[in-house]
Amino acid sequence: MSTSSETSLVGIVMGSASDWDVMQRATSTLTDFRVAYEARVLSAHRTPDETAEWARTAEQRGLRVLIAAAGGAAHLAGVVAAHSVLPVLGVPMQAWSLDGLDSLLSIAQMPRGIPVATLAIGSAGATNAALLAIEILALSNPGLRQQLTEFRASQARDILNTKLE
Ligand code: RP5
Repeated sequence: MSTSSETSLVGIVMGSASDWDVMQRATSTLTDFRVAYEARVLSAHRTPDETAEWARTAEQRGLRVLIAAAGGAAHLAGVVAAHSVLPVLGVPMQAWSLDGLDSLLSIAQMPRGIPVATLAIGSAGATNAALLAIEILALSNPGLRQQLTEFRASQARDILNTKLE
């Protein structure tokens, strides 16, 4: 799936369709910032060849940042990072046990030389992965940088205007 016919700049991959509910936080954030993305389900373990192919061809498809979400023995982000020099942001999913700590450690504990930037477990991580991808793109896109500045200001206003009953 993709937001529009524009060239996608962010590639999102997740280990299972069961991750999609959470990862829609990432796609809705990218949509809010009008950043085109592609999103797919691919598994480091269940579809290893297709995962490697997706990562190897990401840059030539025009992608600039990759987001990988998985749960359990969450090797997807690491495998994607092994096959691409694009920045890879990993989102740990809360899967069937250990409240997502298994996923967090699987994504964060990469060996020296192949980095994955690891976000928080679950929906906060999904939103922040998209925001971090936008921040990376904003390094060379003043319009996006302006949108980020406005987003931060609006977020601060919402908190400061909160009325408690
Ligand atoms: C991981 O295992 C997926 O990323 C998902 O978080 C978890 C459970 O997958 P399903 O059994 O629901 O397909 O590979």
